[in-house]
Amino acid sequence: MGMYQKREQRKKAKTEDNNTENNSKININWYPGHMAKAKRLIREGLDQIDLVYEVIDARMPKSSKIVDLDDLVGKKPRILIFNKIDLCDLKETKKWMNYYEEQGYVTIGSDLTKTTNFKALFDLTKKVMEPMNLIRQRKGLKERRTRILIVGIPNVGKSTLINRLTGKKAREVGNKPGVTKNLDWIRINDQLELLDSPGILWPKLEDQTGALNLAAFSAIREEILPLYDVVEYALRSLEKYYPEKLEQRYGVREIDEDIIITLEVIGRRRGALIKGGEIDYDKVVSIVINDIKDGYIEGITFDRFEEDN
Ligand SMILES: Nc1nc2c(ncn2[C@@H]2O[C@H](COP(=O)(O)OP(=O)(O)OP(=O)(O)O)[C@@H](O)[C@H]2O)c(=O)[nH]1
Ligand SMILES: [Mg+2]
Repeated sequence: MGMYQKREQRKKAKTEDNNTENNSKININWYPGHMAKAKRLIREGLDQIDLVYEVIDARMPKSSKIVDLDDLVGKKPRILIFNKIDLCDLKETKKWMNYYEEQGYVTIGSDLTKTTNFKALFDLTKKVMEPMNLIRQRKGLKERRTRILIVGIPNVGKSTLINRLTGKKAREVGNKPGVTKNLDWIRINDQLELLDSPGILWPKLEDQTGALNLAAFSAIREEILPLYDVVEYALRSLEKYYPEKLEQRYGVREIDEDIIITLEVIGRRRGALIKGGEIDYDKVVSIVINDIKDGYIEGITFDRFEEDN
């Protein structure tokens, strides 16, 4: 096959996958019915809730934070849990923890692949609940179980947290967004009761970088994503922030201006070939997506403060 034909084939591979008209802009609109329903149920059940565990993905402390959660849960005491801390770049993520602390949040990091001891989280929960418990005491009311709502965007590990806390498989989990579809109370111990909720995303994902981060870290259903654009974004972000990881994983030092050329290099290296030795570009794209999803590229945080960019 000549150079010209090859180039046409690559172009075709790229445009076929692209749902958007403009390649540089992704347009994600994913808001399944269960999310709208979850928001409504949370709003209705708010009276029963004492405290909120807001779970975010430590690799994207800005993009994975639900916009306007305050509107939904009001002034309920809250703990911001930076989950999947095992996969993040601690140096960058700590900056975000400090940033949120300065804004008055109580934060804690969590790695649910290893943690079995939740003393730190329980202690923090007790501390945050203290003012409310004091009020109850003064009113002469009995101590009662703290009722906690777990909220967050899809796939951050809300159900996994509940399973770790109960020590059993109380909730279904899965490495894809949208696993939990209902709200359910689960008793943790004599002190705590948890309400698991489905992942919620706000309907409009106008912030492009934010949307791409959510896509790259599997918070949005893959089937509706322009995967070539997501992979291009992920590879360019690796090149920009973690070139040594890019080279280690893919043997590539620079991403070509034409992403297809780089996908070809990665495809050869990883054996993503079709008959006749041609590159299977779709396969390359799915390899990169899965590498990130399955945590093969550790130590990365894509959200940055503007001045660090
Ligand atoms: N590396 C790592 N993976 C985690 C951690 N916590 C959860 N996971 C994985 O993340 C994936 C999603 O977990 P779930 O608990 O189903 O997430 P969820 O927030 O309940 O997702 P939805 O119900 O879809 O909103 C699963 O594959 C978990 O094993 C963590 O701390 N570190
Ligand atoms: Mg879930």
